[in-house]
Amino acid sequence: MLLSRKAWEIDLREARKMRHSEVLGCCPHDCQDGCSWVAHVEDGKVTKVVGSKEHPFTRGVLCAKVNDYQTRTYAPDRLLHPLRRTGAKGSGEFERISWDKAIREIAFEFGNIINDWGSEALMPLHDMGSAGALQRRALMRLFHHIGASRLHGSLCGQSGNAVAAEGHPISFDPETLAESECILLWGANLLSTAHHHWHFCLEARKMRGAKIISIDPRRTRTAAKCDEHISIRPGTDAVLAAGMANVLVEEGLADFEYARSAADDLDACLEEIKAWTPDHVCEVTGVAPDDVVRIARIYGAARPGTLRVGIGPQQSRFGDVFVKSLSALAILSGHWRLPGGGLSIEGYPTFDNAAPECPELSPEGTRSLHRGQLGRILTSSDLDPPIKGLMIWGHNPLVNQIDAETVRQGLCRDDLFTVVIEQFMTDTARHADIVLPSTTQLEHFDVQGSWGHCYVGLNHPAIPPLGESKPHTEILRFLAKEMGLDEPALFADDETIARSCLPDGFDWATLNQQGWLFAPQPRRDPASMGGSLKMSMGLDGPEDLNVRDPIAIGKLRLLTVKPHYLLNSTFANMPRQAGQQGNPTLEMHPADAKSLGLQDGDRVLAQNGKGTLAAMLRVTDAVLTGTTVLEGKFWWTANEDGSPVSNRLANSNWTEGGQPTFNDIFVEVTATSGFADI
Ligand SMILES: Nc1nc2c(c(=O)[nH]1)N[C@H]1C(S)=C(S)[C@@H](COP(=O)(O)OP(=O)(O)OC[C@H]3O[C@@H](n4cnc5c(=O)[nH]c(N)nc54)[C@H](O)[C@@H]3O)O[C@H]1N2
Ligand SMILES: Nc1nc2c(c(=O)[nH]1)N[C@H]1C(S)=C(S)[C@@H](COP(=O)(O)OP(=O)(O)OC[C@H]3O[C@@H](n4cnc5c(=O)[nH]c(N)nc54)[C@H](O)[C@@H]3O)O[C@H]1N2
Ligand code: SF4
Ligand SMILES: [Mo]
Repeated sequence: MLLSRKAWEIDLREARKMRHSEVLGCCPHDCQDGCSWVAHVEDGKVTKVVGSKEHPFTRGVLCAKVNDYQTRTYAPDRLLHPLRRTGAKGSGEFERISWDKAIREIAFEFGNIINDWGSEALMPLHDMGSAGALQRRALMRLFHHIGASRLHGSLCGQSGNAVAAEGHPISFDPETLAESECILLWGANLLSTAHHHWHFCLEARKMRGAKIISIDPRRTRTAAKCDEHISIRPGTDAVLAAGMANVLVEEGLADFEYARSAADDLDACLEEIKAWTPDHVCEVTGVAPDDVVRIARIYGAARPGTLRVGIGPQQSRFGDVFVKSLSALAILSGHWRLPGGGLSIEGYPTFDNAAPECPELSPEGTRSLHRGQLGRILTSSDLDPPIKGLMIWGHNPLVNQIDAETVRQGLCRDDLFTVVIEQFMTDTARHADIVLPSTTQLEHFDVQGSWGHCYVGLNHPAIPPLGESKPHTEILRFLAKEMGLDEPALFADDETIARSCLPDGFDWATLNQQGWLFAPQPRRDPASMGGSLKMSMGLDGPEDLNVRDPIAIGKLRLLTVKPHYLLNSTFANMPRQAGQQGNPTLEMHPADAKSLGLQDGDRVLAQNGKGTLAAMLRVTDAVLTGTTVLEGKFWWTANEDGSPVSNRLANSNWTEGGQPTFNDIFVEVTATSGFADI
């Protein structure tokens, strides 16, 4: 039968509609913006992923890393089948095996390790490769149930966590940033690392005439858009905070009443800051005395003022001191009294991150290992029992853990059985005995609570898993069955696990249908702690501070900042993102380049006693003298001497609070023509 033109058009539209669907989901990556997205599916294939227009944070856009997420799912180098190692660890030689064989082998090896060494000889290890509650946490319930070593600590923001554990609030609803009259972006490069937060800074500028000031050793993309950029010597921030506090006190801008209601030891803190006159602050930090006074006045007079603080500056041995000093400054200023004022490092919805792990399954007294000390743990001669079995997911420790060479030695141990669950053959996966292929966010169900705003996000699968890849909850159930376990929690379905994160009465129906839901935590301010806080700036004395100047020891401090187009080492294998990020590049101030006889465009080696890093040189006055900056984390290359993995040059060190000190790397930089391809 022939259709009229109109009827034919309607028919085609209907047919297209059938082939086209839009699936609500969210970005799984380790990023404070926690975006919601819509996946467009045509004929069973995802053609694009776009930011949700309605989500108040996402506001219709993703970012330069993720706005073509489907290319990650369909990447030709995706791992799509289980693999078993056939060559030496790290050689990258594997054979394809079936899931049945892979799971049987893992169950067998884990069983033997438990018999021979005890359950604690097994170590699960995960990070935030996927922030989804199911992908990130659910497998832990199996390890807890069998009594494997537990995990604590973090590679990221651990100084903030440690200070928060002492009762200092470090978060509030970041949308209220729009109510601030002065935002100090303190070591936070929002336009690269959390660009959806920048919108609320602009709102504050528009509505409240807010001044936005970046305090950073580097003139970042963000600093260039701020009202001012204050360049500071890395690690010396506590001294600037003390100097600003001193100005607040001297000029009547301190809020003593508020500070006394929050902290027991205000007087000791006031004593501590006395020595920090603007001139003295300048000697240590490099910030001009006039600037110290001026920004203190702007911050002190604002109603309120906000310290929006990043993670980068926490990653040195002064990380804990850094957070402590900023908490003290925020309390002394009284800005916590008003919405949008105070100290903001993170932001959370009401969401129980631990629930999917079922920590209650872990036998009492089970030992706990620091997840950021993998090298030390795997190479220790006195860990009892030693780690004999390791399962890693959502983490690329060979690039991201401190002292990566020690991590490599640990992963190469012949008596270690390692399973890596991955989407790609990362450096870490190359060292596995068994590699299991993981689904991407377009292929599984998940739920997540942001660490940078107050929304919960839900992710529906847009397509079935590619190849033989599996979501982690399926791996959990499969392995539990093969190990002969009968604990019901190990066989819970995905929705039950997801719902366990949410408080009673949570509006699941709306979350399901909208893809996200606002679920703010009540605002907590320091005064609500009842005067019990210790408000120390954490300054020990000038002897210690003198060591902070790297020029004094004839080397440059290597700062490893977050790349604009990569997410840590994720996307480093994706041609589009890697191409835009470019070759590993060291930035250096013209004065340092001149004194080292180096020129823009040179091939250089950064070296210390531990290792060598190869890069191109960019000479720019955007970075402070005495520092050299590597933007990005790259995979190891075949040429190990030229590997651009900065953590090979980092000593095994952690702050007292447990933060790995990634930015305490000191290097000599020389020109070379001796490496072929970086
Ligand atoms: N594009 C992109 N976005 C990301 C990530 C990524 O890799 N790429 N990673 C995500 C993760 S895991 C995290 S933790 C966040 C981190 O987000 P940020 O903390 O914003 O990122 P960083 O680049 O680590 O550090 C921010 C700034 O701190 C500065 N800095 C370093 N040391 C000091 C210091 O001693 N004092 C001061 N004042 N400044 C200092 C650096 O120059 C840098 O510009 O970003 C997340 N978002
Ligand atoms: N020198 C230096 N070291 C650092 C930092 C620094 O700034 N400088 N930053 C530190 C910080 S802040 C952080 S947070 C850590 C980050 O360290 P990592 O968490 O190791 O970060 P990524 O490099 O993003 O690696 C995540 C891995 O998870 C995988 N992945 C993603 N989604 C999934 C999934 O659904 N399933 C599975 N199985 N795998 C998945 C990705 O493919 C990727 O290989 O690094 C820390 N290390
Ligand atoms: S990485 Fe961050 S900014 Fe980019 S899409 Fe994901 S949540 Fe949004
Ligand atoms: Mo991080």
